[in-house]
Amino acid sequence: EPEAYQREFDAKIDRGDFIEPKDWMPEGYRKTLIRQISQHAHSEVVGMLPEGNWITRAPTLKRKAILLAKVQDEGGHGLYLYAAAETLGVSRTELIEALLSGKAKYSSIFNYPTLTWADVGVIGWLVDGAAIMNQIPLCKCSYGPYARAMVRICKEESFHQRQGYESLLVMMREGTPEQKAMVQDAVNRWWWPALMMFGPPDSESVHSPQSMRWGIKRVSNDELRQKFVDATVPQAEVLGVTLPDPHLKWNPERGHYDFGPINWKAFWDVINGHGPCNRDRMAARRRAWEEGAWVREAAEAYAEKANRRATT
Ligand code: FAQ
Repeated sequence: EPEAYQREFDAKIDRGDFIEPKDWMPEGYRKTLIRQISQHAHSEVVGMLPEGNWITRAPTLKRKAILLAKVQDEGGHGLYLYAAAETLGVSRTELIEALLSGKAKYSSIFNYPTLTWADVGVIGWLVDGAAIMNQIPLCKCSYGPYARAMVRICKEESFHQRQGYESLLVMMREGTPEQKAMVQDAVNRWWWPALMMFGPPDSESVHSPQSMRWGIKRVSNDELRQKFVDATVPQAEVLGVTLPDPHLKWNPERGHYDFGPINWKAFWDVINGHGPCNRDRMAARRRAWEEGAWVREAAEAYAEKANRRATT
Protein backbone atom coordinates (compact mmCIF):
# COMPACT_ATOMS: atom_id res chain seq x y z
CA GLU A 1 0.00 0.00 0.00
CA PRO A 2 1.45 3.39 -1.10
CA GLU A 3 1.47 5.07 2.33
CA ALA A 4 3.58 2.28 3.76
CA TYR A 5 6.11 2.69 0.95
CA GLN A 6 6.22 6.43 1.54
CA ARG A 7 6.73 5.88 5.29
CA GLU A 8 9.58 3.48 4.66
CA PHE A 9 11.20 5.92 2.20
CA ASP A 10 10.88 8.81 4.69
CA ALA A 11 12.39 6.67 7.43
CA LYS A 12 15.38 5.80 5.25
CA ILE A 13 15.95 9.47 4.43
CA ASP A 14 15.69 10.38 8.13
CA ARG A 15 18.18 7.67 9.09
CA GLY A 16 20.58 8.86 6.37
CA ASP A 17 20.44 5.53 4.47
CA PHE A 18 21.08 5.47 0.74
CA ILE A 19 18.15 5.05 -1.63
CA GLU A 20 19.08 2.48 -4.31
CA PRO A 21 17.72 2.12 -7.89
CA LYS A 22 15.30 -0.74 -7.11
CA ASP A 23 13.89 0.87 -3.94
CA TRP A 24 10.49 2.53 -4.07
CA MET A 25 10.80 6.32 -4.37
CA PRO A 26 8.32 9.18 -4.82
CA GLU A 27 7.95 10.33 -8.44
CA GLY A 28 9.12 13.84 -7.52
CA TYR A 29 12.34 12.46 -6.02
CA ARG A 30 13.04 10.47 -9.18
CA LYS A 31 12.32 13.49 -11.42
CA THR A 32 14.47 15.83 -9.36
CA LEU A 33 17.40 13.44 -9.49
CA ILE A 34 17.04 12.90 -13.24
CA ARG A 35 17.03 16.68 -13.70
CA GLN A 36 20.01 17.39 -11.50
CA ILE A 37 22.20 14.40 -12.46
CA SER A 38 21.58 14.81 -16.18
CA GLN A 39 22.26 18.56 -16.04
CA HIS A 40 25.43 17.77 -14.17
CA ALA A 41 26.40 15.23 -16.88
CA HIS A 42 25.66 17.74 -19.65
CA SER A 43 27.82 20.31 -17.83
CA GLU A 44 30.77 17.93 -17.73
CA VAL A 45 30.54 17.23 -21.44
CA VAL A 46 29.92 20.83 -22.52
CA GLY A 47 32.66 21.75 -20.03
CA MET A 48 35.19 19.94 -22.22
CA LEU A 49 34.79 22.61 -24.90
CA PRO A 50 36.28 25.79 -23.36
CA GLU A 51 39.52 24.08 -22.29
CA GLY A 52 39.56 21.77 -25.31
CA ASN A 53 40.02 24.97 -27.28
CA TRP A 54 43.60 25.19 -25.91
CA ILE A 55 44.84 21.60 -26.33
CA THR A 56 46.51 22.31 -29.67
CA ARG A 57 48.08 25.50 -28.35
CA ALA A 58 49.36 24.47 -24.91
CA PRO A 59 52.76 26.13 -24.31
CA THR A 60 54.75 22.96 -23.48
CA LEU A 61 54.46 19.20 -23.91
CA LYS A 62 53.94 18.78 -20.16
CA ARG A 63 51.07 21.30 -20.09
CA LYS A 64 49.53 19.65 -23.12
CA ALA A 65 49.64 16.19 -21.52
CA ILE A 66 48.05 17.55 -18.33
CA LEU A 67 45.33 19.38 -20.21
CA LEU A 68 44.53 16.36 -22.40
CA ALA A 69 44.17 14.20 -19.30
CA LYS A 70 41.96 16.77 -17.59
CA VAL A 71 39.61 17.20 -20.53
CA GLN A 72 39.38 13.42 -20.89
CA ASP A 73 38.48 13.18 -17.20
CA GLU A 74 35.57 15.57 -17.78
CA GLY A 75 34.29 13.26 -20.52
CA GLY A 76 34.58 10.34 -18.10
CA HIS A 77 32.65 12.26 -15.43
CA GLY A 78 29.88 12.86 -17.95
CA LEU A 79 29.73 9.12 -18.63
CA TYR A 80 29.53 8.08 -14.95
CA LEU A 81 26.81 10.66 -14.45
CA TYR A 82 24.75 9.59 -17.47
CA ALA A 83 25.02 6.02 -16.18
CA ALA A 84 23.83 7.15 -12.72
CA ALA A 85 20.85 8.96 -14.32
CA GLU A 86 19.99 5.83 -16.36
CA THR A 87 19.48 3.85 -13.13
CA LEU A 88 16.39 6.05 -12.63
CA GLY A 89 14.70 4.69 -15.75
CA VAL A 90 15.58 7.18 -18.49
CA SER A 91 17.63 6.42 -21.59
CA ARG A 92 20.75 8.27 -22.59
CA THR A 93 19.12 9.24 -25.89
CA GLU A 94 16.25 10.91 -24.05
CA LEU A 95 18.70 12.80 -21.86
CA ILE A 96 20.77 14.03 -24.78
CA GLU A 97 17.70 14.99 -26.76
CA ALA A 98 16.57 17.09 -23.79
CA LEU A 99 19.91 18.94 -23.88
CA LEU A 100 19.84 19.47 -27.64
CA SER A 101 16.23 20.71 -27.64
CA GLY A 102 17.12 23.23 -24.93
CA LYS A 103 14.83 21.58 -22.33
CA ALA A 104 17.69 20.54 -20.05
CA LYS A 105 20.22 23.03 -18.78
CA TYR A 106 23.98 22.83 -18.32
CA SER A 107 26.11 24.99 -16.08
CA SER A 108 26.14 28.71 -16.85
CA ILE A 109 29.93 28.77 -16.44
CA PHE A 110 30.63 27.04 -19.74
CA ASN A 111 29.11 29.84 -21.81
CA TYR A 112 32.15 32.10 -21.52
CA PRO A 113 35.10 32.12 -23.93
CA THR A 114 38.67 31.04 -23.14
CA LEU A 115 40.60 33.97 -24.60
CA THR A 116 44.16 33.24 -23.42
CA TRP A 117 46.26 30.40 -22.00
CA ALA A 118 45.77 31.91 -18.53
CA ASP A 119 42.06 31.04 -18.80
CA VAL A 120 42.98 27.35 -18.65
CA GLY A 121 44.74 27.84 -15.29
CA VAL A 122 41.97 30.03 -13.94
CA ILE A 123 39.30 27.49 -14.92
CA GLY A 124 41.22 24.83 -12.97
CA TRP A 125 41.63 27.08 -9.95
CA LEU A 126 38.21 28.75 -9.78
CA VAL A 127 35.80 26.59 -11.80
CA ASP A 128 37.08 23.23 -10.57
CA GLY A 129 37.49 24.81 -7.12
CA ALA A 130 33.81 25.82 -7.11
CA ALA A 131 32.81 22.43 -8.53
CA ILE A 132 34.58 20.61 -5.66
CA MET A 133 32.94 22.85 -3.05
CA ASN A 134 29.51 22.00 -4.49
CA GLN A 135 30.28 18.29 -5.06
CA ILE A 136 31.82 17.28 -1.72
CA PRO A 137 28.39 17.40 -0.01
CA LEU A 138 26.92 15.45 -2.97
CA CYS A 139 29.18 12.50 -2.01
CA LYS A 140 26.78 12.16 0.94
CA CYS A 141 23.55 12.73 -0.97
CA SER A 142 20.72 10.27 -0.43
CA TYR A 143 20.81 8.56 -3.84
CA GLY A 144 23.46 5.80 -3.79
CA PRO A 145 24.59 5.77 -7.45
CA TYR A 146 24.96 9.58 -7.55
CA ALA A 147 26.83 9.70 -4.22
CA ARG A 148 29.26 6.96 -5.31
CA ALA A 149 29.95 8.61 -8.68
CA MET A 150 30.69 11.85 -6.84
CA VAL A 151 33.37 10.27 -4.64
CA ARG A 152 35.42 9.33 -7.68
CA ILE A 153 34.72 12.57 -9.51
CA CYS A 154 35.80 14.70 -6.54
CA LYS A 155 39.19 12.96 -6.40
CA GLU A 156 39.81 13.87 -10.02
CA GLU A 157 38.49 17.42 -9.59
CA SER A 158 41.00 17.96 -6.83
CA PHE A 159 43.85 17.14 -9.27
CA HIS A 160 42.23 19.53 -11.76
CA GLN A 161 42.13 22.34 -9.24
CA ARG A 162 45.78 21.85 -8.28
CA GLN A 163 47.08 21.70 -11.83
CA GLY A 164 45.31 24.99 -12.59
CA TYR A 165 46.58 26.75 -9.50
CA GLU A 166 50.12 25.46 -10.04
CA SER A 167 50.21 26.69 -13.63
CA LEU A 168 49.09 30.13 -12.44
CA LEU A 169 51.76 30.15 -9.71
CA VAL A 170 54.41 29.53 -12.37
CA MET A 171 53.10 32.40 -14.49
CA MET A 172 52.89 34.78 -11.52
CA ARG A 173 56.32 33.88 -10.08
CA GLU A 174 58.42 33.34 -13.18
CA GLY A 175 56.39 34.99 -15.91
CA THR A 176 56.90 38.20 -17.87
CA PRO A 177 54.83 41.30 -16.98
CA GLU A 178 52.57 40.40 -19.94
CA GLN A 179 51.98 36.89 -18.58
CA LYS A 180 51.16 38.26 -15.12
CA ALA A 181 48.72 40.71 -16.68
CA MET A 182 47.14 37.82 -18.59
CA VAL A 183 46.48 35.95 -15.33
CA GLN A 184 44.95 39.04 -13.71
CA ASP A 185 42.73 39.62 -16.75
CA ALA A 186 41.52 36.00 -16.71
CA VAL A 187 40.76 36.26 -12.96
CA ASN A 188 38.79 39.46 -13.61
CA ARG A 189 36.65 37.70 -16.21
CA TRP A 190 36.04 34.39 -14.38
CA TRP A 191 35.53 35.50 -10.77
CA TRP A 192 31.88 36.56 -10.93
CA PRO A 193 30.74 33.74 -13.25
CA ALA A 194 32.42 31.27 -10.81
CA LEU A 195 30.33 32.67 -7.92
CA MET A 196 27.19 32.18 -10.05
CA MET A 197 27.91 28.45 -10.46
CA PHE A 198 26.37 27.82 -7.02
CA GLY A 199 22.97 28.85 -8.36
CA PRO A 200 20.52 31.62 -7.43
CA PRO A 201 20.35 33.01 -3.88
CA ASP A 202 18.58 30.68 -1.43
CA SER A 203 15.56 33.00 -1.38
CA GLU A 204 15.07 32.37 -5.13
CA SER A 205 16.21 28.76 -5.33
CA VAL A 206 12.92 27.05 -6.20
CA HIS A 207 14.20 23.49 -5.80
CA SER A 208 16.22 23.89 -2.59
CA PRO A 209 13.61 23.31 0.14
CA GLN A 210 12.42 19.98 -1.30
CA SER A 211 15.93 18.86 -2.35
CA MET A 212 17.22 19.57 1.17
CA ARG A 213 14.33 17.62 2.70
CA TRP A 214 15.17 14.66 0.45
CA GLY A 215 18.86 14.80 1.27
CA ILE A 216 19.82 15.48 -2.34
CA LYS A 217 21.27 18.86 -1.35
CA ARG A 218 23.02 18.95 2.00
CA VAL A 219 24.34 22.52 1.95
CA SER A 220 22.52 25.54 0.47
CA ASN A 221 23.58 27.58 -2.59
CA ASP A 222 24.48 30.66 -0.50
CA GLU A 223 26.38 28.71 2.15
CA LEU A 224 28.49 26.97 -0.49
CA ARG A 225 29.16 30.28 -2.25
CA GLN A 226 30.35 31.79 1.05
CA LYS A 227 32.59 28.79 1.75
CA PHE A 228 34.10 29.16 -1.71
CA VAL A 229 34.83 32.88 -1.21
CA ASP A 230 36.38 32.19 2.21
CA ALA A 231 38.64 29.46 0.79
CA THR A 232 39.64 31.38 -2.33
CA VAL A 233 40.61 34.83 -0.97
CA PRO A 234 43.77 33.54 0.79
CA GLN A 235 44.73 31.59 -2.35
CA ALA A 236 44.46 34.80 -4.40
CA GLU A 237 46.80 36.50 -1.91
CA VAL A 238 49.41 33.75 -2.27
CA LEU A 239 49.10 34.00 -6.03
CA GLY A 240 49.41 37.77 -6.00
CA VAL A 241 46.23 38.58 -7.92
CA THR A 242 43.39 40.94 -7.01
CA LEU A 243 39.84 39.63 -6.99
CA PRO A 244 37.65 42.10 -8.90
CA ASP A 245 35.35 43.08 -6.03
CA PRO A 246 35.89 46.34 -4.09
CA HIS A 247 33.49 45.10 -1.37
CA LEU A 248 35.51 41.98 -0.59
CA LYS A 249 36.50 42.35 3.07
CA TRP A 250 37.01 40.12 6.11
CA ASN A 251 34.14 40.51 8.54
CA PRO A 252 35.36 39.47 12.01
CA GLU A 253 31.84 39.42 13.47
CA ARG A 254 30.56 36.95 10.91
CA GLY A 255 33.87 35.12 10.64
CA HIS A 256 33.52 35.27 6.84
CA TYR A 257 34.48 37.50 3.95
CA ASP A 258 31.78 39.97 2.89
CA PHE A 259 31.44 40.33 -0.86
CA GLY A 260 29.68 42.66 -3.28
CA PRO A 261 26.29 42.11 -4.96
CA ILE A 262 26.10 39.53 -7.76
CA ASN A 263 24.56 40.59 -11.07
CA TRP A 264 21.71 38.06 -11.12
CA LYS A 265 20.22 39.51 -14.27
CA ALA A 266 23.41 38.58 -16.10
CA PHE A 267 23.16 35.06 -14.63
CA TRP A 268 19.57 34.53 -15.87
CA ASP A 269 20.48 35.98 -19.27
CA VAL A 270 23.23 33.37 -19.66
CA ILE A 271 20.93 30.55 -18.48
CA ASN A 272 18.27 31.67 -20.94
CA GLY A 273 20.65 31.30 -23.86
CA HIS A 274 22.13 34.80 -24.14
CA GLY A 275 25.66 34.28 -22.81
CA PRO A 276 28.66 34.95 -25.06
CA CYS A 277 29.10 31.30 -26.17
CA ASN A 278 25.69 29.57 -25.75
CA ARG A 279 25.15 29.20 -29.50
CA ASP A 280 28.64 27.84 -30.14
CA ARG A 281 28.39 25.34 -27.31
CA MET A 282 25.04 23.97 -28.44
CA ALA A 283 26.17 23.89 -32.08
CA ALA A 284 29.24 21.85 -31.06
CA ARG A 285 27.10 19.36 -29.12
CA ARG A 286 24.59 19.05 -31.96
CA ARG A 287 27.38 18.43 -34.47
CA ALA A 288 28.98 15.78 -32.23
CA TRP A 289 25.62 13.99 -31.87
CA GLU A 290 24.98 14.01 -35.62
CA GLU A 291 28.50 13.01 -36.56
CA GLY A 292 28.40 10.17 -34.01
CA ALA A 293 25.23 8.64 -35.49
CA TRP A 294 27.20 5.98 -37.41
CA VAL A 295 28.95 4.87 -34.20
CA ARG A 296 25.62 4.39 -32.41
CA GLU A 297 24.20 2.48 -35.39
CA ALA A 298 27.27 0.26 -35.63
CA ALA A 299 27.17 -0.47 -31.89
CA GLU A 300 23.49 -1.41 -32.13
CA ALA A 301 24.04 -3.67 -35.13
CA TYR A 302 26.93 -5.36 -33.32
CA ALA A 303 24.89 -5.87 -30.15
CA GLU A 304 22.04 -7.37 -32.18
CA LYS A 305 24.37 -9.78 -33.94
CA ALA A 306 26.01 -10.81 -30.67
CA ASN A 307 22.55 -11.36 -29.18
CA ARG A 308 21.45 -13.50 -32.09
CA ARG A 309 24.61 -15.58 -31.84
CA ALA A 310 24.07 -16.11 -28.13
CA THR A 311 20.49 -17.35 -28.61
CA THR A 312 21.13 -19.77 -31.51
N1 FAQ B 1 23.88 27.10 -14.35
O1 FAQ B 1 16.43 25.92 -7.52
P1 FAQ B 1 17.85 26.00 -7.98
C1 FAQ B 1 31.50 20.80 -13.63
C2 FAQ B 1 19.12 26.43 -12.58
S1 FAQ B 1 30.75 21.73 -12.39
C3 FAQ B 1 22.77 26.72 -15.02
O2 FAQ B 1 18.86 26.50 -7.02
P2 FAQ B 1 19.01 23.33 -7.92
C4 FAQ B 1 32.93 20.36 -13.43
C5 FAQ B 1 18.60 25.14 -11.97
O3 FAQ B 1 18.98 24.02 -12.74
C6 FAQ B 1 29.18 22.33 -12.99
N2 FAQ B 1 21.58 26.55 -14.40
O4 FAQ B 1 18.27 24.57 -8.60
C7 FAQ B 1 33.82 20.87 -14.51
C8 FAQ B 1 17.13 25.40 -11.96
O5 FAQ B 1 16.60 25.27 -13.29
P3 FAQ B 1 15.73 23.95 -13.75
C9 FAQ B 1 28.06 21.33 -12.90
C10 FAQ B 1 21.53 26.76 -13.07
O6 FAQ B 1 19.11 22.24 -8.92
C11 FAQ B 1 34.79 21.80 -14.22
C12 FAQ B 1 17.06 26.89 -11.63
O7 FAQ B 1 18.29 27.44 -12.04
N3 FAQ B 1 27.79 20.98 -11.54
O8 FAQ B 1 30.84 20.54 -14.57
C13 FAQ B 1 22.66 27.14 -12.33
O9 FAQ B 1 18.39 23.00 -6.60
C14 FAQ B 1 35.65 22.31 -15.21
C15 FAQ B 1 16.78 27.18 -10.16
O10 FAQ B 1 17.92 26.88 -9.32
C16 FAQ B 1 26.56 20.54 -11.15
O11 FAQ B 1 25.65 20.44 -11.95
C17 FAQ B 1 23.88 27.32 -13.02
N4 FAQ B 1 25.01 27.70 -12.40
O12 FAQ B 1 20.50 23.89 -7.60
C18 FAQ B 1 33.74 20.41 -15.83
C19 FAQ B 1 26.43 20.13 -9.70
N5 FAQ B 1 22.29 27.29 -11.03
O13 FAQ B 1 16.62 22.74 -13.53
C20 FAQ B 1 34.60 20.92 -16.82
C21 FAQ B 1 25.12 19.45 -9.40
C22 FAQ B 1 20.96 27.01 -10.98
O14 FAQ B 1 14.50 23.92 -12.91
C23 FAQ B 1 35.55 21.87 -16.50
N6 FAQ B 1 24.02 20.36 -9.37
N7 FAQ B 1 20.51 26.71 -12.20
O15 FAQ B 1 15.43 24.15 -15.22
C24 FAQ B 1 23.66 21.11 -8.28
O16 FAQ B 1 24.31 21.05 -7.25
C25 FAQ B 1 22.43 21.97 -8.37
O17 FAQ B 1 21.68 21.54 -9.48
C26 FAQ B 1 22.72 23.50 -8.47
C27 FAQ B 1 21.38 24.24 -8.65
C28 FAQ B 1 23.40 23.99 -7.20
C29 FAQ B 1 23.60 23.80 -9.70
